[in-house]
Amino acid sequence: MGFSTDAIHAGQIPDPTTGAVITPVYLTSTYAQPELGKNTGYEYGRTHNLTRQALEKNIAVLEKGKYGIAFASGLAATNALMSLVKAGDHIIVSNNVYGGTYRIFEQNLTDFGLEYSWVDTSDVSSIQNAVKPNTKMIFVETPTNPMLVLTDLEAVSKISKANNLISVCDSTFMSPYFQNPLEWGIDIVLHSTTKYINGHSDAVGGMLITSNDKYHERLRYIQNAAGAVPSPFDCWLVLRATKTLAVRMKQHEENANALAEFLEESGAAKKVIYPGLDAHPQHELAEKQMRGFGGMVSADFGTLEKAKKVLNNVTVFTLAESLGGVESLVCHPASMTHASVPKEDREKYGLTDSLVRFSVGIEDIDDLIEDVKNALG
Ligand code: P1T
Repeated sequence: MGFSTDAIHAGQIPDPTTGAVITPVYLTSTYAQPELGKNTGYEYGRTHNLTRQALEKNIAVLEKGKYGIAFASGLAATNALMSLVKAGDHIIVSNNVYGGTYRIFEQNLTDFGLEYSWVDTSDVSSIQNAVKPNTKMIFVETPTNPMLVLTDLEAVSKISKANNLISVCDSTFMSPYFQNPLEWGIDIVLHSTTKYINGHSDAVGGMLITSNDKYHERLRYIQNAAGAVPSPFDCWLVLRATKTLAVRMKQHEENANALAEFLEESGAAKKVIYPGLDAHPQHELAEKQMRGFGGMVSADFGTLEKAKKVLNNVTVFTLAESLGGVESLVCHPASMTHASVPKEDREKYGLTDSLVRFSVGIEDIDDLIEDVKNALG
């Protein structure tokens, strides 16, 4: 089936009791057991929930995977993922990832004996050179937040397979509509469903998708044993949202491309970063492994004063954390999403104090461009 057909139908059958076309919100913490030692396949809300199962199946199909495992947030999914490694293991990570991912890896999980190498994963030889005898996982975010740096997924998969490592891709910025890392041989895909997948800025969630039975078994066990599950209502919201993922992503991309071109051609910004621009150093790789360029644009305005002008004076864009919703947002990564990353590390990969991140929504593009123009005066 095509993407939109799957998005609308996968994992969802009319409710057997009433024929309700839309999967109900199963708001229950427990299930009646017919007699001691027998159950209906549903025992307890943390372990089983039909609304959650429908969402997991839906997103697994969209990501071309066998299994989806839902979590209460993107970071809860990241934390659960780390149950695949143990004290003494080494993990190679993209040097620019979401600040919260950096924080949990570097400031929490190192206390539990995990060792991380922060590598420029846009350079395949740097990944290869970082592999050590105790390396167990390569974790890449592509494109990265907020620098929009790409990693070659096919190359990561080859290095992982040759060295018996687990390969993981945080594909949040692309959503399953524009990128399917499993098709390039990646073992596990991670999404913050809070972003494009839900797309309406009204629910927080995360998802791991894999086709590997062994990883699935462990992650499913951890989902229940550690218990960071999303609420049935949040699952229902996200399930409703994936139905329009394709149309939303097309519009995000069209608008982002127009905003990036405006910023580039007008000279308003010192540097404009968008994978769809010919000037993006990995434009060719973007064309190879993605089916579109997404809705995120970053721009370096040269000085904090000029960046502030944009951040403080826009009126259609909203100054806020997060991304991927239908409404346009702006953010200052250095002091907001990536505040936990030391300044010297941030600046090494270009995340300066003058960088502004645009999450381009699906409003009328003329209004968005006019908004940025007016903010700049
Ligand atoms: O916020 P949460 O659902 O826990 O997702 C964490 C996360 C994981 N991966 C990427 C690429 C992300 O961008 C995020 C969350 N990011 C933001 C809140 C932000 O404003 O960038």
